[in-house]
Amino acid sequence: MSEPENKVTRRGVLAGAAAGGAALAAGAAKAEGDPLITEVQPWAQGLGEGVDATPYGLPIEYESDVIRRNVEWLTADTISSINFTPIHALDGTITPQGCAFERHHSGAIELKKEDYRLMINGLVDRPLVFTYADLERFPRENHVYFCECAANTGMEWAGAQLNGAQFTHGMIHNMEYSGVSLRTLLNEAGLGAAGDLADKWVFVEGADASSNGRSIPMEKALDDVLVAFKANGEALRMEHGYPVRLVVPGWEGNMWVKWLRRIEVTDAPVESREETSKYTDVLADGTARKWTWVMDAKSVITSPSPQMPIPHGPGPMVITGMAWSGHGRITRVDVSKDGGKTWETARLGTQGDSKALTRFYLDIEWDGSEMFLQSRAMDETGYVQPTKTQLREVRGLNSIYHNNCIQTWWVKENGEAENVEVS
Ligand SMILES: Nc1nc2c(c(=O)[nH]1)N[C@H]1C(S)=C(S)[C@@H](COP(=O)(O)O)O[C@H]1N2
Ligand SMILES: [Mo]
Repeated sequence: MSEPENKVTRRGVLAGAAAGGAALAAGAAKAEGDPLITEVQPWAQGLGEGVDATPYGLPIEYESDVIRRNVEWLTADTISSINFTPIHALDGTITPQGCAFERHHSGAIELKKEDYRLMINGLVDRPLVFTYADLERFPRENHVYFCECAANTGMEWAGAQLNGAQFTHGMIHNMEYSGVSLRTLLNEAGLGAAGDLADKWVFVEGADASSNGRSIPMEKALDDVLVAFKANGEALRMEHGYPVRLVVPGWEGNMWVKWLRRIEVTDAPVESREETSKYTDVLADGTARKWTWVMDAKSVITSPSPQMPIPHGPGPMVITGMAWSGHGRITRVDVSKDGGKTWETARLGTQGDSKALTRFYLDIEWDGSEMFLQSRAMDETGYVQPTKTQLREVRGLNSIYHNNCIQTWWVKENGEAENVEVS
């Protein structure tokens, strides 16, 4: 095991606090001498805010650290950049839009519904242009899906680098989308002109300056792709593609075109920037893996983690995290406390939907000793999340994208955690 230098100086302080707390059962505070129990508190002595105070609510100020964050040195500016979902502080599976990671190539644009147009052209019987109001008249569907940028965990290929689940794994969000299936719209335009659909593609692009064009094989386009206008029940936020984005379940986030403006049926992939020089994986011999659309099964422990140290001493505690697979449902998640030597099967908090986040928990009696925490996801295809070593063996060290390896947190006796690698 490679153990980085322990820079922590709070060990003694926390250990002292832990000793005091250990005598209590979890959740059993004492009433005696606790003014919060024995005295009427200010919030019970007056009136609260009226219902007109907050027409649209934000989280209470005490949660102000649960926010998207970026890593300044990662990109040259904030326009073509990325920020990260505070996954360490969330629970359940749904990501609120207000803290869901953003990835823009030319900034988030403001596009009114009235100015919105979606064109379908190319090898179709009737090229069409839809307004936003037109889209609302087609039969609608609701589905929960994760969206993961292919670059998620990309900084970790060469070694443990970023100290926090938010930064190592936060290029992901999971929302309930409402919209129209792409199949419905393609059929409206008519695919007769396309002939044999087996070798056809759609090229999708956005209304922003980058356009972020991507080619999608027709088989996927007719399967589960959604033209979505609502997320978690409300309109898409500007930064997620208002008023309309593409949802490409299980496939890399780059294909989820925001501010969707055109869908062209083609007889070949376009080979755009985003699918050639970017979002491909250069292997050890210099050749590149291409068309790596599906995001393989992956998981991460969100708490404890570097931003979520254990705040108490030995005794009952909850280990939790999330798992997902672009191939379907998560069927099992195992957790190791000893860097992968032994494993316990975690409890799934939700029986995960296909291509959506699954929450897992392992409820343990912590003995106060250090742990090398890992989680390992399995999906319905039988695929098992690989170790970093296994992934490097097949993919080499040139890659940025598609790193779905097992993550290790070194949890120390004082409860603090650090991003490390075990071998
Ligand atoms: N039009 C457009 N669509 C886009 C992008 C973009 O820059 N412009 N970025 C892509 C990338 S790389 C990702 S990972 C996802 C991120 O979606 P989000 O910003 O809603 O998290 O959007 C994709 N769709
Ligand atoms: Mo991305």
